[in-house]
Amino acid sequence: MTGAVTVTATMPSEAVLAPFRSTRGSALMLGHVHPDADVLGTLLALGQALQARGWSVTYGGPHPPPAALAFLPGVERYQRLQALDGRFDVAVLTDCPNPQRTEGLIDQTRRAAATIVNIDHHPDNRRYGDVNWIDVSAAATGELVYELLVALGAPLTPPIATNLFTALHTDTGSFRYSNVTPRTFRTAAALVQAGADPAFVSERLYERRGPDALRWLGEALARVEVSDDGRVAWLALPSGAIPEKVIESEELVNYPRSVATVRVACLLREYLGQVKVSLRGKGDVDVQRIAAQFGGGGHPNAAGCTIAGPLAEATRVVLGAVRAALAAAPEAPPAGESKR
Ligand SMILES: [Mn+2]
Repeated sequence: MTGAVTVTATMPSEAVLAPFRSTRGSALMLGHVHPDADVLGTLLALGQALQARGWSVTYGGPHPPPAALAFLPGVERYQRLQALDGRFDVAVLTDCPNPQRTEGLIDQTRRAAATIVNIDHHPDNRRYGDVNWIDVSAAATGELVYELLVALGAPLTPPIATNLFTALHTDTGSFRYSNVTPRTFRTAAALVQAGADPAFVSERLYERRGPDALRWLGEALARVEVSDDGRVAWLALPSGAIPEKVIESEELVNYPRSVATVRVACLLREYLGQVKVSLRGKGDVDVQRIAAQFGGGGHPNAAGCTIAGPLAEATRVVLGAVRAALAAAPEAPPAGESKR
């Protein structure tokens, strides 16, 4: 990877734009495991802008899109990939800090593509592309791809706007998290101007529960535990306790996070003999560092990792790491004091 370029600015430099300047080409839009709306929305938006300029575009990754995101325009073209066919001028990975999250597809991609472009906002991004655009101040990769399309002069069609708006919506918890900035709202405003419909996106994301979903949600919430000092809340779900479909469609970790005194929230779910851990912070502790102790990663206030079972042992170990991080952190400011 001689001559690799890394850009950390808020705006795309010529190095970032150059791979997309050509009027015709072939691109692979490569997603990571368990794709979410930030990765899917950005791959689809950029791919659709390239298609409009005459490019041939392949979309896919190791896992299919979740059913909840079937409304993303063009998502039906996103395929589950096992082997890559043909060659590409450019391969793009978005929102993917670690190329191993492609389950080996990155190795085939390196052989099949002339240039790999890595666009992300995770602080622990490994800069594995020929061109790396890593802006950790962006709330979502959607903000970056929006700037990229504007810089390229690509028309923002309603499908492109909907894909990028959904990326912003989900990565910011509906514009509620501490990663939201004036730039987030400026980008969102431009996307709504271009045809994204906020009510449609909200309805598709949050008001499509099945008839028994609330009962399952109740089962899950009854298992939330809060530490004696109130600073840690967690939810440990044994395998089979709640249907996978319900777990995937609910951001369950947000419920322990919503307790006022909680500084760190954890969701631990047993899955195929391992335990998937989601961590959420409120700015006092860098939960990405906790996840990194277990080989995971993410953002300062939202991170995850996968560790060995059984569930009870995993819970004990993770809560131990959380308590150690809290003990090392300065005292939290009084409730209501703003950080900004
Ligand atoms: Mn993201």
